[in-house]
Amino acid sequence: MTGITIALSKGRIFEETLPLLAAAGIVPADDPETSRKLILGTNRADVRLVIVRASDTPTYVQYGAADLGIAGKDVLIEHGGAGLYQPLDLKIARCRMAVAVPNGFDYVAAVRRGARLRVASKYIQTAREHFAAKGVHVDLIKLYGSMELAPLVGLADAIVDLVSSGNTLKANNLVAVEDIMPISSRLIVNQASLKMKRELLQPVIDAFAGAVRD
Ligand code: PRT
Ligand code: MG
Repeated sequence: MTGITIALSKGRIFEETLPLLAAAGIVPADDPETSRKLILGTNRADVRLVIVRASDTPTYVQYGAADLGIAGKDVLIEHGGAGLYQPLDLKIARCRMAVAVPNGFDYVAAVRRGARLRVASKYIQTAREHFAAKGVHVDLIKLYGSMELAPLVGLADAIVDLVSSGNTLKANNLVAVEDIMPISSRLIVNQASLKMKRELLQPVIDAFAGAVRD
């Protein structure tokens, strides 16, 4: 396509991207929460949005199916970032990556005595690096969602998950015992697109940069 294709996931990333798009003069023609369309037009004939699963956004941009995308740092670490420029931290969809355990589990003591821990997570790469750096021995169990359940039914001793308000942990009698890193969403750009379509993409990137709020 000669115009710009932007990959977004619906939900919090879409919502928090709307003001950035507006700053670039881009207004979606449909609401992905109510429309079932996966390709959304905009007020600009040369800009379209594609609605993808959050963890698929880097893949669409890596292969050039989308020129731009917005993805969480959590997702980008797991993807690895091949073929992507990451020019901007957009500071949206913020949360933190943390280790959580059931209330009453003495994580510090378990680590101190060198226990081998079973850790469930969707974020295997992040979890592996975190525990390796600490010298903690772990068996990692890959899950695709509802990590909070794993320690409650004996699948794992601990989880690595995103925490925002902390309400999900609290509701499941879990407690965060270690912060791994702060998380926010980044603008990602296909490297070939940036060279071929710079005159179209640069103004959008610049408008996003000017609209980032702390
Ligand atoms: O939902 P789906 O399986 O399709 O994918 P996803 O969960 O990756 O997508 P989505 O849209 O839910 O999240 C997109 C991005 O938002 C993530 O990649 C993060 O970068 C970012 N983000 C910010 C969050 C949260 N905050 C967040 N709180 N993503 C998920 N959560 C979940 C968390 O995993 C936990 O289950 O919300 C729960 C905790 O929230 P609190 O408020 O109860 O602490
Ligand atoms: Mg989700």
